[in-house]
Amino acid sequence: AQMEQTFIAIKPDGVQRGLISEIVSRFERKGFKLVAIKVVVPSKEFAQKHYHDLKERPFFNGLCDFLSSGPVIAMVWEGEGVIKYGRKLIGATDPQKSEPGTIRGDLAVVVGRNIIHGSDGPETAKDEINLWFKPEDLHQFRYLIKSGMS
Ligand code: YYY
Ligand code: MG
Repeated sequence: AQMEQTFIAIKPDGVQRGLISEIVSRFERKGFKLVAIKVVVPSKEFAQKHYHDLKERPFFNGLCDFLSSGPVIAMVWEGEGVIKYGRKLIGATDPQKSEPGTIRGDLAVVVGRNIIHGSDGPETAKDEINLWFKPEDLHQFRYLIKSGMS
């Protein structure tokens, strides 16, 4: 069976603030494996597809404008439990409620600029990976040095 994968994106505010390496580092040090990564400026239409579940919410338009406002780092991370634990590393949606030690808790202040996206379950992970990446973009490899990472 395919090892569990999740879609993680550093939003334009995280990129602008120079937080790419900080965020990648937290997933990498935990022991998850980066199997795809690219820099992309999503169109507004693409952002609307990505956030389609939220289209009835009052913040939908501003959210899609924001996601399409500049470069995003789109990634696929792999590992046992990565979907749920990735959300744990990210912290609560509202940075005011995210625990210290989480990405949003440590690095963000307001919900409209919460710097990172992570899939919220197995179905959305699959849909979001398919939306952002082609199957051949996902690389299969093993770490050659023993470190507990597979
Ligand atoms: O998955 P997550 O990003 O933690 O939250 P969602 O409920 O899926 O909302 C997506 C995105 O929308 C959130 O990261 C910020 C924005 N948003 C907002 O601007 N205002 C809200 N009250 C709720 C969410
Ligand atoms: Mg969400």
